[in-house]
Amino acid sequence: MKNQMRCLTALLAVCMLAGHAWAANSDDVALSVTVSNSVSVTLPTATYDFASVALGGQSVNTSALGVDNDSGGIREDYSLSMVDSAGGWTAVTGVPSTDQYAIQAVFASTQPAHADFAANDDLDDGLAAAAAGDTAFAVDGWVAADKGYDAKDRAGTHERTLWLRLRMPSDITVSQSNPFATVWVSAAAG
Ligand SMILES: [Ca+2]
Ligand SMILES: [Ca+2]
Repeated sequence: MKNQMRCLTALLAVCMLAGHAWAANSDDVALSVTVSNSVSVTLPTATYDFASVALGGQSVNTSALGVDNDSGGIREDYSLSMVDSAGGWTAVTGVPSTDQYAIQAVFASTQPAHADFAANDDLDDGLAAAAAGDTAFAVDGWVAADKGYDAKDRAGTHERTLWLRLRMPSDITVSQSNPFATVWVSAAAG
């Protein structure tokens, strides 16, 4: 009888130790979720032709280059980079010389004037993608909501507009085949 009591007591102790479900009058569940959206940016215009521009001259795209956050809801920050096409003219920053050209870029809702572009808007061949900010790839003092960061996806809308300024060679010894350069817009969650 004594042994039976000992067994019963031991069994009761085990039940109480293991008795999370047996003894508690509440319990919890931890929740997790993964966003199914991905960061995504699309340029609805695949090419842009500056058409005829004189040597030593300059041009800013006359039709808007839309930048579409098509992530479905992730806010995005944009970076820009450029690749110069092989052969022909060479990309530079500053005033282009013989067989050289320069490209500058800003995000803005309306077309900027040439004077609105600055050195912090320069693109050059082979550089790592550089982030857009309040002055980088932007016109100082213009509306922050137009600049190349914190772009909220709005369905059916191009959230940002990109303007590219081309500065032509001062003079040329070689012809340039087209496309002469490719500009890349990269997005990151921001
Ligand atoms: Ca959109
Ligand atoms: Ca700038």
